[in-house]
This record gives sequence, structure tokens and C-alpha cells, in this order.
Amino acid sequence: MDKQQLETTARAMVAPNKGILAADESTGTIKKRFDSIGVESTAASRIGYRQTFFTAEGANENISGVILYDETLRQSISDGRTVPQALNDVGILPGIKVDTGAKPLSGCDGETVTEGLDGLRERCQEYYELGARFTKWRAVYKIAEGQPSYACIIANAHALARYAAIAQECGLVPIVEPEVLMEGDHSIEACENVSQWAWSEVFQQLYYMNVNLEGMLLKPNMIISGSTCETQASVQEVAEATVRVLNRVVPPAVPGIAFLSGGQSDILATEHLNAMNQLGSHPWELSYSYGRALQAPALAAWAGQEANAPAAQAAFLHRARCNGAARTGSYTAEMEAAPAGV
Ligand code: 5MM
Repeated sequence: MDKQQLETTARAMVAPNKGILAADESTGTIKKRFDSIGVESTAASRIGYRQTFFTAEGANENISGVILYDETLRQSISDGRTVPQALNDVGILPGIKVDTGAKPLSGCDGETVTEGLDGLRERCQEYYELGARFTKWRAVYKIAEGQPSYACIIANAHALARYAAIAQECGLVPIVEPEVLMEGDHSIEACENVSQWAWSEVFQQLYYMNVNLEGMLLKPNMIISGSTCETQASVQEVAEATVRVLNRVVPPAVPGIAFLSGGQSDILATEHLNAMNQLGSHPWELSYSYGRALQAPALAAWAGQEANAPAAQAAFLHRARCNGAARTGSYTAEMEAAPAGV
């Protein structure tokens, strides 16, 4: 492991005005997205869609890296370049999702533990050879009566830390993603309590597994009201609660926090990030690693037609620019005026 290289890569992933595009939908998830626009999900349609992001001119101004799925890392875009090559050519770091999904946690009604540790070292070594420079593993926690359980908290934290240590050993920066789901009628206070518990355990396990904090990133949920909670916290409340919990549990040695959007609307995800960056000084970069919040308008504009690629790219670049501005707290509602081509 080259410690210096890991730290340099981690810092590049949260460079000023930049964030990460999460395009690592597994085959089942991308099928759901394509179903929503009536497009068949095939290997060809998946790369046809995703290459609109990889080839969007100027994306590198606000996108530092892209999280890919195994299939995509091995595919080529229409001009024949491999996906890692096409990204490298414009200075965007290729990354790879290495977990194999959230699976039922025995004895814990409906809860999951994320799997994928078997053979992880060998897969990471191959991914590095294929050009990946960072990785991602997502753990999922749901809030319900008596949940998350201690078993769910401890099993997922342990797996995240084992994963992070192996990734670093293979020269890959680990993005550690403990996601407390927003689905449910719970309050923002419940989200705050559960997130603080889950993230504290994650950092405890990262310590036990000797993970180099300077060479990793955290990808958490924001502290937010449950999606069906009658009282929805304001943008300011979300920003303050999220930074408050991060301050309690995330060591300043971690270079950056790259939030997931988790089902928030694209604009709300930008507003929340912007409000956090307006709060004043914090020891880590506060950035984004959005999937749906960066892709949703582009997916709708693309609609399965290659001819719509320019419109999809314009929609994507617009969201990337808005989130880039949110990195410095300089995003404004006026920026949402529809860009040309959308
Ligand atoms: C891109 O979505 C990923 C989906 O992975 P699975 O197909 O394995 O469920 C997801 O992990 C994503 O990287 C993050 O959750 C961020 O995406 P959102 O849409 O929450 O910003």
C-alpha cells in the first residue's frame, strides 16, 4: 500500500468544487430505473446511457470520480475506448462498487448485512489493474420499532472496516457508506440518534482494523426527517443536524464527506449541501456522491434515445454545476433556470 498515493487520491476526490457521480447501480437497480422510462435494460442500453455521462464535455469541472459497476468497468464507449480510459483522458477517477449487496441478517427481522468480503482482495487487485483507483461499499440501516438492532449496527460496521482495510491494501481509496434510510415516518431526531450510533460504531471498527483515515472518504446520509414523517425539517435544520453529528463522530483526519442523496429530490439534495457549506468552518470537505440526484433529470431527458444524448448531458452538467456551487455555499435558486438543450 502506498499511503501517500491513497491520501493524494482521497483529497483529489473531494477537490474544490468537485464531487462524485454514483453510477454503480447493480443490474437489478438499473433495470428499475430503465423500467421507469420504459426502456429495456441490456448491456448495450446500459453503456449507451452511462456513456452520456462519461463523455459530457466539461463534466470534469465538477466531477472528480465516477463509481462504476463491475460490468461498466469492463465495457467500452462507442469510440472504442474502455470506460476507465475515457474517464482518465479527462482527469476523472474511475471507481468501483465492490460489495455484493445487502443480504438478510439472520435473526434480525427484515434487517440486512452487506456482503462481499469473500474473494475481495483478489477482486480489488484485478480492479486496480483495470484502472480503478477507489472503491465503494454500502451498508443499509432502516429505522423501525426496535430497529436498527445492535446486531445490524455491529455486523455492518465490522464488514465496512474489513472492506476498507482490504481496499487500502490493494491501493484503492475506500468510500465507506453507512446509509440510514430515509424511508419511514420517523422524526429527524430519530435519524440523528441512529446515524450517530451507526457512524460511531463504524469509526470504532475502522480503528480496530487499522484503516488509514487520511486515505478514505465517508459517504453518509444526511440527517433528515423520514420520508413520510408529518413534520419535515427545514433545509437549515437538516444542515445543522448533519454537521452536528459529523462533528461528534468523524475525526478531522478524514479528508472528506461525500453525501449520498438517498431519494431526496435533486434540488433538495443540492440545497442541503449548500446550507451545510454555509455554516462555517469544518475540518473535512463537505461534498457529494449522488446517484439519483445527479442522474434523474438526465435519465428523463435521455429516454432511451441516442439522439437525446446532448439533452441528457446538458441536464447532467447542470446538476453537476449546481452541486459544484453548493460545495462553496454559493448555489442559488436562480441557477435552476433551465440550461440550453433541456
Ligand atoms: C447508484 O446507486 C447505488 C445503488 O446500488 P445498488 O444497486 O447496489 O443498490 C447506490 O449504492 C449509490 O451509490 C448510493 O446509495 C448513492 O445513490 P443515491 O441515489 O442515494 O444518491
